[in-house]
Amino acid sequence: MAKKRALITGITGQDGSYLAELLISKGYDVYGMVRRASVERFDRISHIQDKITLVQGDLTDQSSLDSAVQSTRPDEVYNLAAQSFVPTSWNQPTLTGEVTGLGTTRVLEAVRKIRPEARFYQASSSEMFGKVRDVPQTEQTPFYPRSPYGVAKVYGHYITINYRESYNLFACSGILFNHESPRRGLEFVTRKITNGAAKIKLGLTKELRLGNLDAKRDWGYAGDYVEAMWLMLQQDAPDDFVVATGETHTVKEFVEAAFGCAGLDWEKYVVIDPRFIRPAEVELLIGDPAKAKKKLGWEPRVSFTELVKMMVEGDLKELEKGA
Ligand code: NAP
Ligand code: F7E
Repeated sequence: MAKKRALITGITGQDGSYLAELLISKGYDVYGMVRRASVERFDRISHIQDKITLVQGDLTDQSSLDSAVQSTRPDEVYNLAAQSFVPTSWNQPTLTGEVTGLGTTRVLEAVRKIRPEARFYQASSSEMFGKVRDVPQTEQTPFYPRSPYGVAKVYGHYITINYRESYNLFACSGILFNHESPRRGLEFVTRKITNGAAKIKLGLTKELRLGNLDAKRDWGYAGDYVEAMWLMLQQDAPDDFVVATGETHTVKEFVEAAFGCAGLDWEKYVVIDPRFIRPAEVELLIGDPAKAKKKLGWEPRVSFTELVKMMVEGDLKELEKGA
């Protein structure tokens, strides 16, 4: 049987790298879309670069997306590319709308015109729930986004459903709650905390400046979450799923756990800095993954405590190597 072909936009990101590993292990031909930069940053995929094929493209450029789909002829398309950092979405709201919102339509258009038989995955987000209407949040919970990023993701979510209903595309949307790993970008709060705690432990810095410690998030492990993406595209019919752990923790709890792993008392080092407080906050996220469990047979494997430990140990190792 011919090998299945998958095209991943955002392959250089956290999720792209884990998804590429998963698809390689399943025997896929994996194609990754990368955008041009003056210096290439392929750190997350350097260990698998000889097992994947990279094609150039940008979510703001329709013809490059058409070419990417044309040249790779994918059976599955995973649209993971986005301007994904919430604070940047206030500084660059129209860019965020272009990439994270309209970019989804451009990828869908390329699929519709060139490869309508391909199955499509959209990286939707729990940020769409924003000022939450239900606790916990499910596939039925109404959206109330609280950032330009959240608004753009709501657009991406509904355009995916619309292309499914208008053109009969096999298009799925995964509403993923926060998921982290040692490959998480350094600006996101979990990695900022584990990296900060590791630096303090090694005497490389003296303090860690953070914003709102009371926000609550449902944090899972990225390696578990990319399995749910793949499972969605293996079903008989396209559908949308919440992917979450069903547990919530405050940022403060994450800080306590991470500094605890490094053998430090966090209260001696953490400084609240108003620069990291957001214009509008998402106070509480907790997802109900019952539908994913029932229909996909998906369950998270890595616990909150294991995740924090994995990330602190990862940062300590990386910093010790670099020292
Ligand atoms: P990430 O690490 O920030 O990766 C984003 C990826 O998008 C990178 O590969 C980036 O490429 C690419 N990209 C950005 N702008 C682009 C453009 N104009 N054209 C083409 N590629 C572009 O994000 P992630 O954490 O892996 O998340 C993956 C997806 O899931 C994103 O859509 C995110 O919004 C969504 N999501 C994430 C979470 C989470 O907790 N991680 C939860 C729900 C949904 P460069 O390397 O060139 O910058
Ligand atoms: O913030 C608080 C901050 O930036 C989490 C993205 O992957 O998940 C992510 O979005 C919380 C917020 O993630 C700092 O106010 C406190 O309440 O790690 P974050 P996020 O905004 O939840 C969703 C699901 C996505 O889809 C997004 O793409 O932590 N917080 N102090 C801080 N946050 C940051 N970044 N930095 C701080 O110093």
